[in-house]
Amino acid sequence: MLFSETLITHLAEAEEIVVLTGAGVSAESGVPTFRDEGGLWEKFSPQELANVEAFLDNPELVQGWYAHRRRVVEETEPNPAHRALAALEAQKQHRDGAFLLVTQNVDDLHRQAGSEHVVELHGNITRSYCIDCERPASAGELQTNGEDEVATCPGCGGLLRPDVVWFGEPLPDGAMEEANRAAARADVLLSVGTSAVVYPAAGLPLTAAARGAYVAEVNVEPSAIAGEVDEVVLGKAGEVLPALVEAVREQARGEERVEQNAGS
Ligand code: BV8
Repeated sequence: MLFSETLITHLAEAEEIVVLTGAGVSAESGVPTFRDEGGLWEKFSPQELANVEAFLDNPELVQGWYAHRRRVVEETEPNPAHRALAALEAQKQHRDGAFLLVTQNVDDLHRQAGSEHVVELHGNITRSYCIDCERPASAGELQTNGEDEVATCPGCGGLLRPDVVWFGEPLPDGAMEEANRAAARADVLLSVGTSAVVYPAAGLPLTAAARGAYVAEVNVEPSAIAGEVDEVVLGKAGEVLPALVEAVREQARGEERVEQNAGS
């Protein structure tokens, strides 16, 4: 068994569940992760690309990198991991539980898979805006004719940038507060597909653990916080999560049958 009966029971009985996801949950959709073999950071370091200074220093390089990543994301679909998390949310809502999906990913795939209660800690690559007047930019306005052209705002001429959180930038207003409030109340927190090296996001499982939640991580290898969680489930998110959600559904059905028999 990939995961313990304890985890299944905790999830089946949980009143409040928080899930934190990272790039590993989208890996099986074909979206490259950051730190794995062939990952995004392998070619470029975060310092070169995902920060304001790098952008102002070389806007055509950074705009080109995000244009490439948007094209990759546009061609990808949610995978069974995304769909399992949407199913778990539906299951818990059906039983009046609270469920919050907190993602570090900017690829929009959780929303496309049907997840409703999603906090995007690091923004969303499908949105862009002008760095001067903050006017949202359309896909057409992001197009440039050649390599050395930069995409600029038709309103004020300012540079257009992706609506993602770069290193050194604050997270969206209220995002981490909402995530921390949910983690502090959670009975269970699942950390899925994250190396847990970027803060403040990586602190979320630790917040939940400190407040008594059962914390499990799902990853193909132990993350930086593996030593601080209750359970490390080694496996691909696209394989582990569907099996886990089915086991939780089975257990919840079993409990419902027992309650019905007791009531009859
Ligand atoms: C802030 C958006 C303050 C852009 C991203 C020293 C210590 C602690 C913190 C810091 C420090 N120095 C600086 C900081 C702060 C810094 C930080 O954490 N730096 C790190 C590098 C040390 N953080 C910040 O700057 C944050 N802002 O602190 O602001 C502030 C406050 C007020 C005013 C001003 C400032 C902002 C950080 C956000 C950066 N933006 N993304 C973009 O995408 O282009 S980060 C980006 O990298 C992701 O969003 C994610 O957060 C991170 C990557 O992590 P993962 O998602 O985990 O991906 P990774 O590839 O690393 O791992 C994939 C995992 O999946 C692996 O474990 C792998 O084994 C697993 N996997 C692979 N396949 C599968 C799988 N698992 C399951 N199934 C599979 N199939």
